[in-house]
Amino acid sequence: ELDPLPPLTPKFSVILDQVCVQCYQDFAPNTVEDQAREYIRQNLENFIRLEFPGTKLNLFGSSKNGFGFKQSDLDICMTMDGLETAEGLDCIRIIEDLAKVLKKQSGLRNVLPITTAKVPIVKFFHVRSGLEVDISLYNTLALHNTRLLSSYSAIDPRVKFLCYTMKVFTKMCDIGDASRGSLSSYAYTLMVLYFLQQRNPPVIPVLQEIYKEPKKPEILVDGWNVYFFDKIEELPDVWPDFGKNTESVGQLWLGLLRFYTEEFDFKEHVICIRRKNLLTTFKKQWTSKYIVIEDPFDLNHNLGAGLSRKMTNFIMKAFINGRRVFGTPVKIFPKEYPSKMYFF
Ligand code: 3AT
Ligand code: MG
Repeated sequence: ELDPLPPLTPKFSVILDQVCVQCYQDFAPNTVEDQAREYIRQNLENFIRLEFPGTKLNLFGSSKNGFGFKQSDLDICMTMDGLETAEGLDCIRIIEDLAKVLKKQSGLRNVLPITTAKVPIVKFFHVRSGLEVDISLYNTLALHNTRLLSSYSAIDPRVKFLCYTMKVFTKMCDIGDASRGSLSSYAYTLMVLYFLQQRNPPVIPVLQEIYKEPKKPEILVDGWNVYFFDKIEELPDVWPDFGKNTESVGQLWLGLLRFYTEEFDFKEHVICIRRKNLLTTFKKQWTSKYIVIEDPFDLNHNLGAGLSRKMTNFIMKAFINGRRVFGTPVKIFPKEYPSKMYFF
């Protein structure tokens, strides 16, 4: 029932390239802003250690995965020296105590422990930077999925451009806030990576399926294998498709919108970046949801599990609308940059 799209003209293809690159340039933090995040982490760690010696704070999420926005929240994972896992810890109690300590710090506002969520956190506002901070405990898998995303972002500049464009698009369409019932940035990034793996020829490999040993190495964290090939500079030697895809980033962006509106069979298949072969919703027994996204490490975790029917429709409509807007060549006059840059 989708309207057919007219052919992509060379001129419009260049405009799409510019839109994608612009999303990255406008929203990515600069070096100073990146350093500020590290500086805040260090200061918080020093302050918390006064009360809880041996505490370590690690940045994860978009501060470290290569897809951060200037205004992205600061995701921090807290661990204790000499303690490998949170097993036996009273996490709720620790989060509550941590909140009490942080309330004494004058540079922080709205310190709030959230202990009812799946992952208990302390949330607060860091006044000087204007950033929102979340501290969680032993969120170890998240540290590994952050590293995985960061490795993918280092393979090809088009990965970065597309993931930023996707994030801008989902924020603008109001479909990118998991706390309000839609999908997280993380979920949309997995959708972009899956598309780039399934493209013919692929833009990126499946890092979890590349290894030099006779068997895939096993590195278990919380019972899941977090191994992936992380020597990105060696990819030309181990990945036969390296460098084969030469599409422009704009072509890929439209390709992605078309993929998720015209080609990908949501009923049949799972968005799954850990293997190249298609995975069926039937095999996972995840047939009650329309958008199914498997976490690359925690294979029991479907990132689309929390979507209502209504939200699912809203998201699919945003993609259908995006396909039409970005797939219909229009003339844009140079003086209309950059306000027309995003087509909104
Ligand atoms: P933003 O720039 O903050 O929007 P982000 O990648 O930091 O992008 P979040 O702050 O929502 O995204 O999440 C922080 C990290 O927590 C990202 C990922 O490592 C982990 N994470 C987020 N949502 C999920 C999820 N549903 N399942 C597993 N891990 C998740
Ligand atoms: Mg974040």
